This record gives sequence, C-alpha cells and structure tokens, in this order.
Amino acid sequence: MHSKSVLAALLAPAAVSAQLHDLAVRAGLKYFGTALREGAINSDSQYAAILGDNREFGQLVPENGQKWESTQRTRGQFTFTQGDITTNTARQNGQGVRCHTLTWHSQLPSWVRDGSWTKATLTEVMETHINNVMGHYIGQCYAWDVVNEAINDDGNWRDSVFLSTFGTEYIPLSFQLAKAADPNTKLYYNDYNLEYNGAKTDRAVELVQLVKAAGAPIDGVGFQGHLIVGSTPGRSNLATTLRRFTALGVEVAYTELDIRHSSLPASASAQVTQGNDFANVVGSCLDVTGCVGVTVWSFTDKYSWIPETFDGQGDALIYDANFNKKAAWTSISSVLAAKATGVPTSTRTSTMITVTTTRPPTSTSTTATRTSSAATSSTSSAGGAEQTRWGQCGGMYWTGPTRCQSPWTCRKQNDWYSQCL
Ligand code: 9MR
Repeated sequence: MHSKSVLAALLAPAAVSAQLHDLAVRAGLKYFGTALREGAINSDSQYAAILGDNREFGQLVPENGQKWESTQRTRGQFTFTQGDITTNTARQNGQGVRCHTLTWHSQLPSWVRDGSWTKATLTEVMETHINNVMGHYIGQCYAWDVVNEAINDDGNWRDSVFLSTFGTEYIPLSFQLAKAADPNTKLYYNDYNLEYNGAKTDRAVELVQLVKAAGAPIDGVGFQGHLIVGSTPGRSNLATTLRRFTALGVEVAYTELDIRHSSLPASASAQVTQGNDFANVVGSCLDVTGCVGVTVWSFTDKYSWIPETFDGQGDALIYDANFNKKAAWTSISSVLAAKATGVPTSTRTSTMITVTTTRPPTSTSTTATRTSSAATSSTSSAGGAEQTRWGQCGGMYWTGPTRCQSPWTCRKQNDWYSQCL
C-alpha cells in the first residue's frame, strides 16, 4: 500500500523548469532568445551566467559583432572575432543563433557608404561581403537578417547607398546572394515599427511581394519590437499585423524586443503596464501560427542601447540593472505558462537547431578568399566560354560568357547583372 506522500509524488507532473525558453518551447515556439552584448560577456560573470542558461535563453543574436563595420571595416579584410563571441557562446551552452545583419544602411563602413558605385561594382561588393560572412557562419545560423530597415517610418523606401545605386532591386538581389551563400538558413527582412500596422507595415508587405515577384527567396519577417510602455498595441491587433505576413507564406518573429519607459524612474504602476505590454507582444506570437519565437534586445537594463539613444528613457528589459527579474519577466513567464499548459507535446513545433558545428576558434583578419568575379573567371569548353560559380554571366552591356559551368545556372539578378549560381 502506498503512503500518501508516495502517491502524491507519483501523481505530480514531472518537474519542469519555469524559465522562459523552456516555457516558450512548451508553448509551441521554437525559442525565447536574447541579444548578446560582446563587450559584457567576458567581463561580467553574472551577465554571462544568465545569458548562458539555455533554459532561459535558447537562442542568441550578436548585438553588433556580425555587422558590416565589424566584419569588413576595410575592403577585403574580414574579421570575425566579435561575431564569433556569440556563436562560440551558443556552442558552449547548447543554444541556437539568429544572425544579424547583411544589407543595412547603418554601421556600414564609409568605404561602402560613401563610395561611388555602379550596379555592377556594388553587386560585386555585396556578393563578396555576403559570401564571406555567411560562408564563415554557415551551418550555425537558424536565420539571417538579410536586409535590415529598408523602409522609413513614413512608408517611403529608406535612402541609402543601396537604394541610390539600384532602386529597390538591391532587396531581391540581397536575398538571391544570401541564398547562394547559405541555402539552408532562413532569410529574413527585419525592421522596427512594423507593429503599428501603418504605412511602414504596408510597405513591408509590398517588400515581401516584391522579393517574391523577382523570383528571390524570402522566409521570414522580423518585427524588431522596439516599443514604448503604454503605447504598445494590444495582443489581438499585434496578431492581426503578424498575420498580414504569414498570409504571404513567410514566418514571423519578434527579433529585438524591448519596451522602454519614456521617463525614469518608472513608477510601480508603469512597471505593471510594461509587464502587460510584454505579455501582449509575446501573447500575439503565441496566437499566430507561423510566429516562431521572441528575442529580447539584451535582457538586463544594465546593458541596453536605449539610454545611449533616447536621453532619459530606458529600463526597457526584463531584468533590472542588478539582474533581478522584473514584473515584465513574470508577465512573460505567465503568458507562456498559460499557453504551455494547453499544448499537447505532439503538436509542438520542432525547436531550432543549436550551434554544434566546429570551426577554427577565431579568425582575426582573413583576407577575402571568395571574391566575386566580374569578367575574369571564365573558362573555355567545347561549347564556348563558360563562367565559373558566382561569376557574371549576363546583364546590360555585358560582353563576357553567358553560359555557366555545370552545375550552375545563369540567373538574372537585375537588368545589369546575371550570375552563375
Ligand atoms: O544595440 C545596438 C547598439 O549597440 C548599436 O550602437 C546600434 C548602432 O546602430 O545598433 C543597435 O542595434 C540595432 C540593431 O542592430 C538593428 N535594429 C535597431 C537596434 C537598436 O538601434
């Protein structure tokens, strides 16, 4: 005969962690993740311990380490030291990685931003960058933010060296180049203020359609989620906005979530409002089939871009500056737990891959090995000159080879440039 305590133990559910990534997976998402601040991970052991707990954060994003100015500050010189901090940390802790970002007007070295380019020469620069950076991280990224912030808040296309050189053709071109460099990662468009479902959101819908119409691949749209306490849209409005994109056949995710107080210190009631806002955002992802996960843009108020950019604002995250969990953490945990209770194991989405590939520890300064070729890398065969992989094979005024070596095919990127892919 069982004693009462033995019976209670037998009937109790298996012990589960109540941490955010574990709950998110139980609730049907692929991950709950955080950005990693490269400057903090080796100097702050408390930060490293929480960030490295894969029950809390199942996915990491480098806050700055994979951006163009970090990876190719000087033309042809690739440096992966900063970006590798995130992939190495994820590998050590059994976490996945979102990779960020390739074609972006900001944190772009002046040699690109202020250069004088034609479509052909800038295509070559983009191709070299994308090939080298995606090539270095191949097999390690659940997703890449291929194009970042191409739209202004008023819904117009954002001015940049890319737009002024190509018009909007640079957008599908970036996705084509990314697909060729790593065919197995998810390719995302990523932007902020899409959450308000206004002119900017309309244009992002158009962007997805434009990429698809050009025959280029796009797998997802990242809602950055840089929001303001008390002005965050409600759960069902957010879900409606997310569904505008899943209806186009792409997945969605919140990729850089933080919800800032517009004045500090935050009152107790403002902190409760912040918690509700976080719960609405996370809840909207739970409500939409095709919303795969949520990433906070750093987890502690100790390390956040907000006070550096918005004077007097901040405390936008889920742990305070002393690493105490805030009301926001509890609200997210509650909304995930509520959903987790109702999701049978068999219907859960598969979780994301974690970083397991082994790479050389770090490469400090690698000269580009796979430079894109314009007219130079063709070879001859019985049927005439054939272009090698990545090489140009067509486009306005192109007089070089128009056939590609097997197994590559000549694909039009834009009127000026076709490429062997
Ligand atoms: O958090 C990043 C901060 O450390 C950088 O100084 C800043 C430079 O633009 O970029 C911040 O991250 C941005 C992200 O890469 C793209 N979306 C907006 C983020 C906040 O500015």
